[in-house]
Amino acid sequence: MECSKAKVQIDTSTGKLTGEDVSKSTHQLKHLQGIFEDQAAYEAMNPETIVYEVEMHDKETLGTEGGLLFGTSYIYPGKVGKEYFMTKGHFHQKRNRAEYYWGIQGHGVLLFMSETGEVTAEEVLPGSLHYIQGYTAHRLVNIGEDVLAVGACWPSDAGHDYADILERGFSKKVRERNGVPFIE
Ligand code: M6P
Ligand code: ZN
Repeated sequence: MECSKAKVQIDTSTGKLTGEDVSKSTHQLKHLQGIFEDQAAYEAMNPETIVYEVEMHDKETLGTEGGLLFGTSYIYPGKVGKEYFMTKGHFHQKRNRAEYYWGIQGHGVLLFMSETGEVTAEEVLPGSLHYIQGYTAHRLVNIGEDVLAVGACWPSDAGHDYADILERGFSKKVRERNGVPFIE
C-alpha cells in the first residue's frame, strides 16, 4: 500500500502552516475600529500597522457540521495607548461550540468572558493549553516583546459572532501600568 505525504505541514516551533487549503488573513489597525479604548491614540497611529494575522487550514467549508478548522494566530507586539495589541475576540455563533488554544511562541494573556460579562484570564506561554468552553468569548492579548503565536482548533460550524463584542467589549482590559501588564 502506498503511503502518501501529508498535504499540509506545520512548523511546530513557530506554528507556521504550509501546503494545501492554507489561507491567511491580515488584520491591520484600520480593520479594528472600535476595538481599542483610546480612540485618540488609535487615530494617531499608522492605519496600515498589522496587529495580527491568522493562518488557517480550512479544508472544511465554514458551517459544515462535524468538521474541524485549524489555525495559528500571530499577534504582534505593540500597544494602542496603554492597551496591548490583541485580537478582536468573539463568541461562537453556535454558542455551545468549544475550542482549544495552545501557546507556541511569545507571552500572552487569554481572556475568557461569559455571556453575563464575567472575565477570567490565563497566561499563554509556549506549551500552555487552553480549553475554551462553549458560551465563552475569547480574546488573545500580546503582553510580550515578541510575536505571540497561538494554535487553535475549533468546529467548522462554530462561526464567529463579533457584534456582541463590538457593542460592549470585554469587561476587563489588559493595559500597561508602570511598565507591567495589568488586567483591570
Ligand atoms: C484563532 C481562532 C479563529 C479566530 C482567530 C482570530 O485562530 O479562534 O477562529 O478567527 O483566532 O481571532 P478573532 O477572530 O477573535 O479576531
Ligand atoms: Zn473561537
